[in-house]
Amino acid sequence: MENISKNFENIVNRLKTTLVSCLNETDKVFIVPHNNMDFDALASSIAISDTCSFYGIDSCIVTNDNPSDMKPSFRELYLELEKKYKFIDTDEYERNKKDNSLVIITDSCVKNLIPISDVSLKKDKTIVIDHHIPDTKVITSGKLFVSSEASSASEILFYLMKDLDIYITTETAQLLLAGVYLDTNGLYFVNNPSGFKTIAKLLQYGANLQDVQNLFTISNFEDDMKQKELILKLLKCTHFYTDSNSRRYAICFNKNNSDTVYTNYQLSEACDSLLQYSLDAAFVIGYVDSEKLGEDHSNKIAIKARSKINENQVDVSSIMQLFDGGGDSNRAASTMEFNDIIKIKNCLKNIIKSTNNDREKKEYLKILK
Ligand SMILES: [Mn+2]
Repeated sequence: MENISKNFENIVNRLKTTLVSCLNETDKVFIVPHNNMDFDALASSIAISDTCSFYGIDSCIVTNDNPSDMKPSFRELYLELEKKYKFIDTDEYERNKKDNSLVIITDSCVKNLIPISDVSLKKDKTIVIDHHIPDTKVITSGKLFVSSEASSASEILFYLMKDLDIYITTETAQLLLAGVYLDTNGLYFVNNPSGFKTIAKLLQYGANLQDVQNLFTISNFEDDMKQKELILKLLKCTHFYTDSNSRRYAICFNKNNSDTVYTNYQLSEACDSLLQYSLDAAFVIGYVDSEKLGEDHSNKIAIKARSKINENQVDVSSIMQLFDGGGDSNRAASTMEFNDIIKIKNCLKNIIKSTNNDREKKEYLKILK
């Protein structure tokens, strides 16, 4: 692995040894991407599934994600992959798991963002592959392979497969490139030669950058206009705040129609677009319900958080952890069972204003209990 850092290489090597020996001791692998799968979670899951097939081991991907809640181009790809790969929900996982089953979690290393809840019970049968920095909710497994130097879980999987001499199909190379593309914000955050070398290698394996970019183009004009209008109405409710370090924050929730139910995608889009303005961090809060969109919501509130990468960066992951969420320092989220969006907004506002005072922060959080 001539082009990646020593640390990253060590992790891939250790993962390789552990994975091969674990695969020798099992006849069934459950692959678990994080909730609300994205291209990286999906691509790395498919690559793990290919790896299992190479060793003749049966595998399936465990997710409770509902295709109707997915972004159209992602849904199309997912439905296509469903024909070739086995996807099951957590109920089926519960029915089918055995003592010697192996669980491989990908693109997340924390308990609260994955659909299964029994990971701590089977520490030695759980492998975790991720590129996010672990927090307090990290999964307790001795088989934790986390490299924050990797751009994505897809990049880790690419080197793993390459090193194991596993044939990488054009389709899988394409998916892995989509994973890298998403997690580097359209290659925008690729800032070192090794990142570009990974992309070059994926292209050599048959991936096509234009096709990947096409995955991110929008197919349905009317639907997109509707989404944009909804998002614009939400964005117009944004308020700005400044903390004691003169960092500027935006907090946004629909104060005119606070009961409006959004998809996770709409809230994330709104939050991403706020980062275009001159501010350091943005938070978007809204009710979410994947099943009955627009109807009576089940008191579930999501917060999406983003921050700009600069020397005075706001660590939005640590803020989301206070709300039982998590993520990266510049991209994080939380979902809570709660029915008072204004309370959450006030609590968040107070927390960001009390930058360095942990005791004060805990005090503010009490209103949510
Ligand atoms: Mn990822």
